[in-house]
Amino acid sequence: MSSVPKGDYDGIRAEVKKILKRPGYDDGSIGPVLVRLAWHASGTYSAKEKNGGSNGAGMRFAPESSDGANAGLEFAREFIDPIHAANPWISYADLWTLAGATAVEAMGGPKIPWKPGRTDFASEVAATEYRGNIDNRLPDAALGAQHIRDVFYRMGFNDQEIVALSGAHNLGRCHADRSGFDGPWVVNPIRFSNQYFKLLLTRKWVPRKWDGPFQYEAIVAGTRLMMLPTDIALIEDPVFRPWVEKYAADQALLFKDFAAAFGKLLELGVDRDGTGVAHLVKGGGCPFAA
Ligand code: HIF
Repeated sequence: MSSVPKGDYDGIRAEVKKILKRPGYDDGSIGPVLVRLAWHASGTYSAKEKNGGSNGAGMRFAPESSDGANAGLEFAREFIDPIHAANPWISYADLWTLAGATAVEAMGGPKIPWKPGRTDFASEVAATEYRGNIDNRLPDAALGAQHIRDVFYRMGFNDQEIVALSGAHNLGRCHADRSGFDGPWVVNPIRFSNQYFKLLLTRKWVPRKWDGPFQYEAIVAGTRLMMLPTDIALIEDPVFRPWVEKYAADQALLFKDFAAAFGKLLELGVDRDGTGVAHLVKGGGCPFAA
């Protein structure tokens, strides 16, 4: 792992790209789990309570680190740690979000807008004092459209952005020993595209008969693919579905809208002062909020 000059974020991007390929791990890339790390670090945000979000990198500490919703993300954090060790000038909060953005691009997706400035909690005690109560904010894949809206409206997203974001399930897979669910959504889960939306619309998704949690399956090109109940909700809901159809038909539109929505996700709760630094405040709220 190389050190790059302080403030050289393109240098950090290059370091992330160097570690993505990992034969023997899942589908040969740690890209998808880095995308999930960036999203779970950010997705605790509440627009109303003005807390949660990626600032602080609270997932290094309990209770976020041991939250069942974050199972498996310890691997992502371990994979990325050597980059931090070689470049301690970057905050973990910046590194995790930048790594997710870089992974999307490196897997053939759009360039995600990203800005530095996040600050890390100095310790577990500081995290407890500053974070506020952000328990149980990540989504439950067993639920439906109303739950998806509750979670993403809380962060400040609308229906179109929710569907655009969902394109990230083109990447990676579910692991029975992490979430309980099992399998990839698409045949090539380390390449970003609009396949996920095409498959949602063109395949017959049937309940999988197995001992695990309720999920859907379809065999495509000899591969058993899966959809979560929350994925199927996107084609059953009358407002979500037209966006699934648009993104299935127009990959360029997906890339544009995904980049905007994922960039917005990584920014949630990151309120910078005039010098570009996002300070931490008690209760986890925005220092400038009324
Ligand atoms: Fe996921 N997601 N996600 N997700 N997710 C999993 C895996 C990934 C939801 C549930 C799951 C988003 C929204 C939601 C990624 C990216 C994003 C898994 C499997 C579950 C259960 C975890 C495991 O077992 O390893 C739910 C309920 C969501 C709300 C609808 C985002 C839009 C799609 C915000 C998003 O960006 C990625 C990438 C993975 C793959 C991780 C891997 O290790 O391969």
